Amino acid sequence: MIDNSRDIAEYIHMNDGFMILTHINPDGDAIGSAAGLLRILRSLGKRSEFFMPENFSPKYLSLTNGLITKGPPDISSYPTIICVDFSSPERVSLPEKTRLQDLKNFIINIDHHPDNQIFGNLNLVDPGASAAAQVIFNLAKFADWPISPPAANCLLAGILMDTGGFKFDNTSPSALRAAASLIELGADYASLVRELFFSKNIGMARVESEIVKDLMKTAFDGKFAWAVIEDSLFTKNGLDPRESEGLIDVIRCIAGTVVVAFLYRNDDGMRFSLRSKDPSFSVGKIARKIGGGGHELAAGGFIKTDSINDAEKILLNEIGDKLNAG
Ligand SMILES: [Mn+2]
Repeated sequence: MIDNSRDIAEYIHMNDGFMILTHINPDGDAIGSAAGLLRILRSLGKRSEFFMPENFSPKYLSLTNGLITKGPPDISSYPTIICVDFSSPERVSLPEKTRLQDLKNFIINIDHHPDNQIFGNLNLVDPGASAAAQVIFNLAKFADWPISPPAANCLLAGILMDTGGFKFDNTSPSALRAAASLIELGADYASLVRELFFSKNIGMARVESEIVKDLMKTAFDGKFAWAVIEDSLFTKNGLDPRESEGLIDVIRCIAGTVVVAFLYRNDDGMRFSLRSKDPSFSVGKIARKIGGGGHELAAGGFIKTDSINDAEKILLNEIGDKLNAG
């Protein structure tokens, strides 16, 4: 853990003008932690913005209502950039051709990924935290910053989504304590759970059944299951392909699977998601080897091939080796 909490709290206290950025293809933790931090900074009277150029799942709209700046960011008017929930500068969600590495702003890096490159001028990286939202909650508590009910709601949403509603292995006593505190601060747990987990679009239910029925393949006695997911699967069911967060759980939850993968083919190339149910089987290691990164049990990235066959072969090789070795 890299913990510059004291310096970050003091720096934010002494300075003004903060632009918050998160990662491409933003998930619930990216949006919840960034929007939560924005609400906290604004309640401290700090001039701040959460810039995010991408579309995201409508289930997060109630958290971010009007909070996100989509237009071209006025980066030079913010002396400081705060990065949340991503491990390397290349992952940042900025308009094309704007590179975080080229900017002169002071950078604060707040994250929970174990492979974080510690790219900030100040860094707070806690791989033991379930979510970036939990890291921000801890920082706010340390710095004695007020957390309003809407801010608590955003942070709890981040923790809920990164722990899969407290079902994944990163559900720790500290994650549950942070969640309990956020509920005491006014987060509406029941409404969040309803919006995030019990409001499945009927099109999504069809996508899920189609994956299990037609697209899923297995190998190694069913210990490895995967599916190739094309954008058309979403569009023909009236969905945006960005709605894929958590979708991989539809095969992860099948008994007997140890490692599961999705291969997404679209115009950007071949993206992959990997999940492991066995703490001794690190998909993070595999992801880092084949062009991605992430946590030990949840990882992803881009495979450097346009061919589904090649991508499948790469995965089968890497995973088969490890399954056989274990
Ligand atoms: Mn996260």
